[in-house]
Amino acid sequence: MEIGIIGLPASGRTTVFNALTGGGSSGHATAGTSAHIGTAFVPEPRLEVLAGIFHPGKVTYPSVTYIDIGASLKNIAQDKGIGGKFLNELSQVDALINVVRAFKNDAVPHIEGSLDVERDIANMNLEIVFSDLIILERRLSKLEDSLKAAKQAEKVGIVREQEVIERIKIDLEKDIPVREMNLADEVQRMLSGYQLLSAKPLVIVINIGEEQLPEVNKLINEWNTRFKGEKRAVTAICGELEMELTQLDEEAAEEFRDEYGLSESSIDEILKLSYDLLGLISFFTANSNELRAWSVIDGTEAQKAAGKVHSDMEKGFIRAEVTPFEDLVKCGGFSEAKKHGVLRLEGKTYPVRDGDVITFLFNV
Ligand SMILES: Nc1nc2c(ncn2[C@@H]2O[C@H](COP(=O)(O)OP(=O)(O)O)[C@@H](O)[C@H]2O)c(=O)[nH]1
Ligand SMILES: [Mg+2]
Repeated sequence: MEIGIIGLPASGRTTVFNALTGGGSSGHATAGTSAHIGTAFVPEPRLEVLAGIFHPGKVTYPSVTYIDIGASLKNIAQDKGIGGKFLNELSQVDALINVVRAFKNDAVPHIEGSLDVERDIANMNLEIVFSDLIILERRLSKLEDSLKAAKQAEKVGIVREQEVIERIKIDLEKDIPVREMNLADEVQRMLSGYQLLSAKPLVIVINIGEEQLPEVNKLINEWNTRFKGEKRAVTAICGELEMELTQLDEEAAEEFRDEYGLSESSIDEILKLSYDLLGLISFFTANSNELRAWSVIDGTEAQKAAGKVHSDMEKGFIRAEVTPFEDLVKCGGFSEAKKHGVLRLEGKTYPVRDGDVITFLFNV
């Protein structure tokens, strides 16, 4: 999974990026501007339980790639050079995080001169919608060209696509993001190729100051009431503090959390929200070499899920041996699970469920 981090300048995008990735950027610089790219592992406590059963040589957690573009969306959308490259990168992510500033810091003034979470959320929505309009304009002018050269049979499809884009544009011009448009499946399929930013699930991460921590839960509730929406989740993080915590060892960080009354890491919360918005679940593969969790969209068919593990497994798929996590833990292993009839054989189209431990049988 890839998540793009956007936000107004000095909202704390890079700080939040560092908090999310433990500062581990493999940053690449592109003439003048630089994007940060880093990975984080998704917490999956069930892996620890399964490790107690399988004693694998290696345990592999799912990972997430974060990209901190570090440039204004508006600028990169208009610019076809370097900006085009960034926009391209951003359009490939699965979800977006919008970092919104709520912390006070006189040394680093807010670009608007004042703090206003609602205004900043609306402004970022404008930038996202604006960049989608530019993408659609470019697509329209390409379609116009291809219409001239098209054979009669091709024209119908092109005209249909033009109509769809024109309709989407009307709503975008009213600042409505695609994710809120309630589009028919056919339209969604057509649009998916453009990878529009306003169609992507959005996690609004409000970056608070340390002095706001005592009331963080109240703030999160209030902001959820105001800003949560269709494929849009809201949470708060003290970016600077969380970034510092990643520099401490686990025990010290835990002590620190207790002191501040921070129960769950807000970093884990951001991941959880992203997973939920994308409808992702975990399934597991287990043998003595490696125990591993995989993320797929809920309901992905077994053959497709096998392709996550290895393309040969998808191509040569025969069947899947499936044991739900809870049953496997109760039985203590595959052979006991088989005896108790909780290890099932499933075919190509079986919709994988959260917690399934799967052995794919295949031949190449
Ligand atoms: N006081 C305070 N300062 C912060 C916080 N988060 C970021 N900053 C500061 O705000 C400035 C801009 O942060 P940065 O992450 O570089 O913002 P970006 O431009 O969005 O990438 C830096 O000086 C940070 O140290 C915070 O939670 N509290
Ligand atoms: Mg930055």
